[in-house]
Amino acid sequence: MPDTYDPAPNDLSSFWMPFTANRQFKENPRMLVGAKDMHYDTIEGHKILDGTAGLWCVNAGHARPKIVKAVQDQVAELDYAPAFQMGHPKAFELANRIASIAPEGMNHVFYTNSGSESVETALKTALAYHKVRGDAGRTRLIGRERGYHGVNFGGISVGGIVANRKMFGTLLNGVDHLPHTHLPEQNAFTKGQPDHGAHLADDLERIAQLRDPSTIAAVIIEPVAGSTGVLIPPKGYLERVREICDKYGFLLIFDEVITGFGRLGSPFAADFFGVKPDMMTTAKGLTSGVIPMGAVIVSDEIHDAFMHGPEHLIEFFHGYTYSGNPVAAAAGLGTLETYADEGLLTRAANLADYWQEKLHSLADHPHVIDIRNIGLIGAVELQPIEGAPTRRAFSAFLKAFERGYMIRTTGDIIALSPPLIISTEQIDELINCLGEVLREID
Ligand code: PXG
Repeated sequence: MPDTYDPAPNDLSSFWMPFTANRQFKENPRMLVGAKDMHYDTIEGHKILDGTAGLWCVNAGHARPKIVKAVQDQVAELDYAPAFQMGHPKAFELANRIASIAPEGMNHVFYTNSGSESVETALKTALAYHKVRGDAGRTRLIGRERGYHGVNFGGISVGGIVANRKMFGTLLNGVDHLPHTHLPEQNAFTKGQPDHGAHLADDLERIAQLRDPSTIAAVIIEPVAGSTGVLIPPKGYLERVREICDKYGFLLIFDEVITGFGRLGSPFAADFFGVKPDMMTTAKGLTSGVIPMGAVIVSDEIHDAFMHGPEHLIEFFHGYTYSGNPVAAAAGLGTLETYADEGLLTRAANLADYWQEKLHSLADHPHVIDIRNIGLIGAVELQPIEGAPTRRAFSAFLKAFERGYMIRTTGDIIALSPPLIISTEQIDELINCLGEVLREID
């Protein structure tokens, strides 16, 4: 640093923070300076139990030794290698390792740097796939109301969260949306998958007929919608979507950015629900949040469709400077090894019943209008304060943080998704804290 550099640690003005109430935060900052296993350390020296795995990403827990060492060693050995027309061993090793835990027949991996980029990559792959097969009329994309597929233009076009779309112009052409599956009148307080709502998949038939099925390239959905407040697929719904896609030749993309890498108790939601998509978008848990990295996992059929034409030509005009970055790849390998060593990709299956019972013990607490859960995901939906939506849940977030617990809120929904290493005692602690907070807030 030059001598004149003034670190100005208390000046928060330059950083325009993402998805944050900047002015409110900077008045009253919550600053994290350390983390280990299940806990964060605040700048004031308090320990915070991580009830959300950061932002649904720190599946292995914080500062896990194999991941730390892999990153430290890699940055010293090979920090960067060009991603185009050049390779380094760990990117290939990691791709093979991802393919080995992916559903059968999904053996190809395209690297990105985030969930948003994985979504863009999958949508572009779908369009290009149909084109290379000579089916170029398939250009339409179908998403879902309340869907979250990141924040880039393709993702917000197929996404269905109004606040993420409404400021940004005309978005992509040729997109339709399925209805969301949230039916609180019929499904409130369901444990696991709700009974009602499989019929909502039939809207895909309606859209197919409206648009002509031969114009539709792909359907993208989150198997479990996270960001919008944990919407769990009704029994039979995903199966029905798959059936209709097969009937008309639509590709099915599962956005597994939050469900991938063990969140439900299986490597992917595709395994959990027994429904195989054609592509899966991933990020987050791939490196346990340590280094930004995403991956689109693609079926052999899609990949192979591109491998024609003169061999010296680039098959797919797409990629990022940091696709398969060496340090990210090392972090990915360290993460997958940690998952394997500790059985973390299936650990949520063992904890799910305990988690469910504890979470639903909050049913009779003040303000609670619904509780939903699956795998190691939970949501507690609160009655909004009249005229002040989001305020009640946000004050629960602040109160929980004061008590040393990190929870996440979206609207008036509290979402929980702890690291997969959480103990049953820590589940008790987290739910007890939430219970006290619910009794305390207005
Ligand atoms: N798809 C899905 C299903 C996601 O949940 C993205 C794509 C985008 O990923 P990136 O890496 O570009 O942010 C996501 C991200 C929350 C929360 O609290 C969820 C996400 C991100 C931040 C907060 O629900 N999901």
